[in-house]
Amino acid sequence: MHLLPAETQYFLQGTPAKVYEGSHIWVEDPEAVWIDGKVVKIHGDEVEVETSDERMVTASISKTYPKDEEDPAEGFDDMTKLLYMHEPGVLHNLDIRYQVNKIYTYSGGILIAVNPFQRLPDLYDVKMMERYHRASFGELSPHVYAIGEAAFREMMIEGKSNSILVSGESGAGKTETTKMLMQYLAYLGGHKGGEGRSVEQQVLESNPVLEAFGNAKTVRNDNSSRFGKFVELQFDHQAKISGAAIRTYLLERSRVCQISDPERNYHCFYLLCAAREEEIKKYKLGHPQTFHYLNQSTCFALDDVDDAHDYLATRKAMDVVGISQEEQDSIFRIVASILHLGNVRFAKGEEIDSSVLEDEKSKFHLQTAAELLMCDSNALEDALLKRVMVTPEEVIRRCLDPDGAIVSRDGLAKTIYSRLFNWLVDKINLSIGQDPSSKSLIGILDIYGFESFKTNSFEQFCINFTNEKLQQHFNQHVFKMEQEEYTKEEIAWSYIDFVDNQDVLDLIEKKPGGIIALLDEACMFPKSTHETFAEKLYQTFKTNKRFIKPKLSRTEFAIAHYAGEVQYQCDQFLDKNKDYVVPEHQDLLTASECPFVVELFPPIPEETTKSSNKSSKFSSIGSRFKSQLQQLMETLNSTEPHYIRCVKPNTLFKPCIFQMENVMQQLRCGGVLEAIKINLSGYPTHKTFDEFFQRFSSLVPELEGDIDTKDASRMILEKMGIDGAQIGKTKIFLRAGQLATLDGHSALKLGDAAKVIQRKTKTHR
Ligand code: AOV
Ligand code: MG
Repeated sequence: MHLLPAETQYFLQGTPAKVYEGSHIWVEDPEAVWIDGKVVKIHGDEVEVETSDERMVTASISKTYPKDEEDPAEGFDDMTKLLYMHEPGVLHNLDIRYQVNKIYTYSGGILIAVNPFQRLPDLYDVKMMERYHRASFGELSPHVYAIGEAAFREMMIEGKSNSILVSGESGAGKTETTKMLMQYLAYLGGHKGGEGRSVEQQVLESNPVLEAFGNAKTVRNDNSSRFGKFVELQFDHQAKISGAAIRTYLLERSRVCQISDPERNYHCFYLLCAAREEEIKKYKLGHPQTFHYLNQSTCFALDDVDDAHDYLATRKAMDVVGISQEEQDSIFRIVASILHLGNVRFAKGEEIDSSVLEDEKSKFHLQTAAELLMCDSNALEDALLKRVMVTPEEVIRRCLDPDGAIVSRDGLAKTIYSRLFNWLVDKINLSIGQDPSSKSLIGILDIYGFESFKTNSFEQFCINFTNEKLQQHFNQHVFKMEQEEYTKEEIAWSYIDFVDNQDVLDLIEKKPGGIIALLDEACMFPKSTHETFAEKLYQTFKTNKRFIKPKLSRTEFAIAHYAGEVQYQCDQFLDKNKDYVVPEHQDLLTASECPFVVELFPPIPEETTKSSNKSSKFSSIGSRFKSQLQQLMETLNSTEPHYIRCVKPNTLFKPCIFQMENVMQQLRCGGVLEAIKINLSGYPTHKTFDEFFQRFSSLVPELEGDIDTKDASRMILEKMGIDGAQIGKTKIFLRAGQLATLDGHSALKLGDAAKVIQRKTKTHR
């Protein structure tokens, strides 16, 4: 049995500290979470401690942890270098590094990135990129570029697709990190001195465009992504970017019509309201305060953001990604039409349950919206106020009451906006172009972080479902796969338990019987209400440990997610799950005189309308999202993953403040601590003997003729003095940092990859 280092065993088993008088330890503290101090006296199971802020406290020995005596001013750049691996040690290390602006720390192969909430000088310039490009992993300070470099090398040397998964809670820095990764990869795979609109430039400029239409201020983040994104960069055989594909996931539609104070709607609305005078006139716009879709919140401007400047920047970025001036005009015309639509108000009509436009103002906005959408204003009014029912006998016109008319109006606005967003994504993909011959890919995933607000609806449910999926991928990769691999390869290994979240995923997505399946059922059954749906959930999951029925509510439910409990309000689940365009809206927009609007709402082939019965008309957003996620997971599973865990150091969005408790919660939720454990005690690098030998054969030039790669690999380890690595049945297992050491020894750089002499080898499978 391979014995783990003493300190690791100590950590894994959670044995209390061996304390003696004068020893340095960590004790729990109600305010600081953990505070360090010196043991003054020991009384049985308790110790008296003088804390570093000069207080005397008594603590139970079982709740103390030993503190590293060595405490470098800048902390350790890799958690695996800590002598004592435990929660207070890890937190303290991140804290002291954060205080000196060292925001990146490795934990074995995982990068932890703590949001600096300020631009750090020189950290992301071309010089920095150059440095990381030449360095092997671990040689320089931890950096997001080092992860980009590792993925790039892995792809070039081993010909495998790679992916970089950026995770963390809302506002932790995922999107910024993703952009830096894209910049680095564009630097590596760019066409130096190429034409003005190279593939990589288009990829980079897709960011501001998508952010203008898909990001908004929330209480957690002034620039919160309200959609998920997976960018796949394709490289040709010369390691140049030759194409890209952007996949997006579930834009939050409800935001278009409904925002809470002090949040904002999508940036594009405010950008347009800050456009040049002539555009404001053309679109009959005014201050954001004058529009219902924007004035439900009192926040209109963002600190440090100039909407007028960003409007022009967005249009420039649109030029680069290949959106023509004409298309841009149509896009913003439609954005303006949505604002006007939102200002159309309704009053009760003369007939029972009917409604009319409330006043002259409403008529003006309806008229303007119709002009901008280039459709008939009477037809627009009818589409908002009336429904047509076709029965075998006759055609019945039914009026909507004012509440119904509001739902109709908002539904129209949301549908138009989400089609517009999808059009942008398709257009960007089309103009960047795909390289079907590319076999080398790097995928970057930036998906909405775990969310738990005061009120949580269908969107949060989907977002948190995504996070559960990714957490499982992380768990599986870091934990399960490692352990299974060690067992398969018959190498000695002590087991570590970790929390598997399969039970939460079953609760959500199991077919039949999971929440999504029950929701679809409810949507197809005409008499369902949110109450009957909630009741069905209570009945079905009565004994499910992950499902909680709140005592005082009959329309809410809670899920015990890996990152904490979240309470969801059911009232809009059914509506939000229905992906359904009202036929009257569809007909209205298909008849528009604006070709762009018609492109968003192409005529539906007649067979589809005729043959459709009620149930086939229903298309479920939840189920579609589930299968999109499934596809994403399959893509990710076929790649070599790299993880970046973003951490939000405080809830104040301010630099230099490190809130211990907050960070600890994020580390616990993200499985970071467990991952550190496994990295420390396990073998983060596995290579088949063949792969290993291919990579390092230059280190044993003396070997000739028929070579057994297993023996050769062992020789390489011995010759280079690599201790503690293990040799399995078909693979070699290296401890953290050993691959980098070997890389350092080897002259094998990217350019030399091709020069490796292909020797006749005996393979192990
Ligand atoms: P998120 O993507 O993780 O949240 P962002 O990437 O948008 O979070 O980061 C939030 C804000 O933090 C940014 O707007 C920057 O002001 C700041 N920030 C993050 N990383 C850095 C960095 N490396 N350097 C400087 N400032 C940074 V969400 O999309 O809400 O889940 O849905
Ligand atoms: Mg984001």
